[in-house]
Amino acid sequence: MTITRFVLNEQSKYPESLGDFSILLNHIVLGCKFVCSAVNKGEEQKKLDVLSNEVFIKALVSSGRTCILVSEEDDEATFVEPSGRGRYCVVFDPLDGSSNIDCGVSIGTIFGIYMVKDGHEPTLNDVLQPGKNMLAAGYCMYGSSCMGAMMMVHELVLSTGSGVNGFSLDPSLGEFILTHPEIKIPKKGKIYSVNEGNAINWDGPTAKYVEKCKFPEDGSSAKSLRYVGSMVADVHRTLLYGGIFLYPADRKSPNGKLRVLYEVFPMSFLMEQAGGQAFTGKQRALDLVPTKIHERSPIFLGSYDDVEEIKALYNAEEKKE
Ligand code: P6P
Repeated sequence: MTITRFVLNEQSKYPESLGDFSILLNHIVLGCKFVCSAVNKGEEQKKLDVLSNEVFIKALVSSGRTCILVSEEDDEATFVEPSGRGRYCVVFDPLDGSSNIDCGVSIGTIFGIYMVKDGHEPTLNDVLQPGKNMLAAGYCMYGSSCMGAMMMVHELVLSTGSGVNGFSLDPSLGEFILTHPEIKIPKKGKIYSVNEGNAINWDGPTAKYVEKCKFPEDGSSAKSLRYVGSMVADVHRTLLYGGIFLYPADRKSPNGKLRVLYEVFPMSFLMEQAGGQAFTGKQRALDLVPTKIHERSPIFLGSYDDVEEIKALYNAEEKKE
């Protein structure tokens, strides 16, 4: 089952969308394949960042199904010319974690898809929608080759709103093949994933939660710490193995570091679709209504029970205030 056939099958569930959705998704997949090959040619980081962004903008515009594009690489949103416009808005980080390229750490493309709100001239309000309105979200993880290494396995994880499916790139076919159907995240995990280097600036609930991970009070064994520093890699491991990924607010960055539209929302969408959850410290992440396209938010996402624990600590803190 290639991703192209999978998307067409999914498409049959929305006959009214005239195949537009699968055409759009296949252009996103095309962009990912291009970046896979560029990453494997060992292009240097700056070029790869710019190249990946150009590839995705071109692929999305040429699909003829988009009207607004928001990229981590561009300060302003791209409004597609009326003649080549479609009904979808795509928000994406073309190469998240790219500073890790030179040391061979996995990096990735993260994307989310909205439908324009209703038949009118598209405006930024069409992308400043809560994450729960997304029609689809996903990421493509590239194993970056640092010394011209052999072809790395590239994984594409996608949800169109009815579960999460994982596809691996078969280099001989040049196709993504379904290898992880119906991914479900374990209800509870043994791993926590956070940059402990920021501990001095954490707020009370995060500090207390991490302390409980390391020194459990109920006699259970301590969690393991795994932190790659590339969101796609840390989220992919969390999705498959379970556990919790945290990028909290801290005194230096009161809204955390990760961007709402093209990091927090797509990964939160996938986590919920896989049976996990995602929390901002104040609310369900997908309920957040962004006011700016590059807005940031703290994020706690992963296994349902693990996120429930940190939610309880933040809710208790709120009651005290
Ligand atoms: P820190 C990469 O730069 C990134 O945007 C995400 O991929 C990653 O999760 C995070 O930043 C890492 O940030 O502050 O821990 O280095």
